[in-house]
Amino acid sequence: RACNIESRGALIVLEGLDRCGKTSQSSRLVSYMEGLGNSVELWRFPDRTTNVGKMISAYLLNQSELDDRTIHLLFSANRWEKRSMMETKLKAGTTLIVDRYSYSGVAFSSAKGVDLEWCKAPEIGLLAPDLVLYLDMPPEKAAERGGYGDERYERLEFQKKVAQCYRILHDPSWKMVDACQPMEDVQKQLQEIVLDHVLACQKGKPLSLLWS
Ligand code: FDM
Repeated sequence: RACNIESRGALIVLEGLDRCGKTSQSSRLVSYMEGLGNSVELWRFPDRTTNVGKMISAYLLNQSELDDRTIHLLFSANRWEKRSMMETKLKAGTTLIVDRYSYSGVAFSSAKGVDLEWCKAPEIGLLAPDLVLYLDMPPEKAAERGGYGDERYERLEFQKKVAQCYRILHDPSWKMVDACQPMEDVQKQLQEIVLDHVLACQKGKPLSLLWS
């Protein structure tokens, strides 16, 4: 029997401020990849469907109050409870397009004043993304876009702090895409970058762990 190394899927994360277009771009990317015949799924964090996710959702909707570190650990737990499924899918060859991940976790909590290294610690050992796409948009511009909803973090002053924290977290492996461009242009750039990375993973790039 031929000893083929199975090609794995890519773990691709979209990050950015609220209203920067992550969610629509994520689902467009999934359609695009599907159209090319790839096995691909759209994931998002927080995953509000689990028990932990329901606690997070209540907090975001201002229906409950939680200490800053407590909610931070719940967001992290929400990733840990999905970790093994994530690894299984990737190893089975499915690419995951993920709307927010550990970087949102660290950026939003450290924007409240929680120590950055403390915020990173519970993320250690989660799967590291093969690619982080940062949809770059000034907070003022994001705020203009159809306005914020009623959720806890949807305020300009807070989003400015989050933007600063993302800037501290960002490393050269992130791909920064100017999210102020027309939606189609953003989409095209994302498509090109994603294809390269999916190919690299199919060719046997190993999975790695946070925080690296
Ligand atoms: N958020 C998201 C966090 O504070 N920590 C996290 O770990 C994650 C994944 O939750 F304001 C924040 C970011 C955002 C809110 O996100 C809900 P969506 O994308 O609007 O559902």
